[in-house]
Amino acid sequence: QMTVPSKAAALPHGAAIPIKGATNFDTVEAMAGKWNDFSFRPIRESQVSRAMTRRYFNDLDKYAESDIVIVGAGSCGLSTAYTLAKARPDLKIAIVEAGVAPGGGAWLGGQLFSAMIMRKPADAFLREIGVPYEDDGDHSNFVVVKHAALFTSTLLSKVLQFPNVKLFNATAVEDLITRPDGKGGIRVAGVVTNWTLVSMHHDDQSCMDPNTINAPVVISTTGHDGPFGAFSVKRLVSMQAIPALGGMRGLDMNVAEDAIVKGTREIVTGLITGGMELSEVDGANRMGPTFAAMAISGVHAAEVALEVFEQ
Ligand code: AHZ
Repeated sequence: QMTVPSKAAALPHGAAIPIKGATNFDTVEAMAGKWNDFSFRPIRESQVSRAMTRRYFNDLDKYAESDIVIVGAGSCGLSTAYTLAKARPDLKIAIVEAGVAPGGGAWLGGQLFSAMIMRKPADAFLREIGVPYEDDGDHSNFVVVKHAALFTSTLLSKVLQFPNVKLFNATAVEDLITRPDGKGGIRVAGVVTNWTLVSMHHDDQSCMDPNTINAPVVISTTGHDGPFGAFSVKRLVSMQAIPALGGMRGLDMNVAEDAIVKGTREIVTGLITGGMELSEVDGANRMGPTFAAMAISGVHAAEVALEVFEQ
């Protein structure tokens, strides 16, 4: 006996299945009191699967050759992405973030407190992205965002709206792509990636080779040392591209924030480092719960990257 495929199954992929009995509302307000009449448009599961997977695999194809890869979507990486994407809509920018949730350590202000402290003049970055803050006036040395999540969610939403940015979250950078630099050293030419959950199981599963993204500029902002932190600079040491890490020093807000912003630079050709990852290279102090240096190091990292494209 022949199975007759259902009408929906026979439809070409992506085509909407006939809309029968679906209610139409132009606004949310118009739904009020109409719940007995309410129904969603019918859907076939494969439409959902294809709508997601086709886009993701197109993105993997498109961003396999990127102009810039940003490793880590914490406060520094996101500030870098925002500044770059705004300045150069023509550049393809891939952000690779190991966590499912982008934002790094910037969802809370410090300990488990809500408010985020930004030392002046980083209030300029808050005005740039449209985050409101409390300011005690000209005599004060910092401003306060009422919740760190307001900063991070606003920055994230701006970054994700740029058409030239793709965030690959739940994806870890496992290694760096390198080339000989012609002077006996190496230059960084891209990143090696894997699903983070796969990266975490190399010890107990075999045959889980990675994927790659080629890019002339990689900006690493993976934070200070930790399970995933300081990834790129630790790898540079193990491949003998830099001699040793300085190791992040104790907390000194005054010294730390200036040092991170000033020290943001290309540490090996093709690899720019910003944010707290830099403290591991330079032996710089940590600043703890102040985020001004992360935002402004991002602005500086973007400027260093743009110089490469303006040459
Ligand atoms: O998941 C990490 C986080 O979101 C991500 N990351 C780390 N290694 C990665 C890898 N591949 C992909 N191999 C990776 N992603 O990088 C992000 C780093 O964010 P962060 O907030 O930790 O770093 P940041 O430099 O932007 O901000 C640090 C802010 C400070 S200062 C400080 C202190 O002084 O104690 N603590 C923090 C969190």
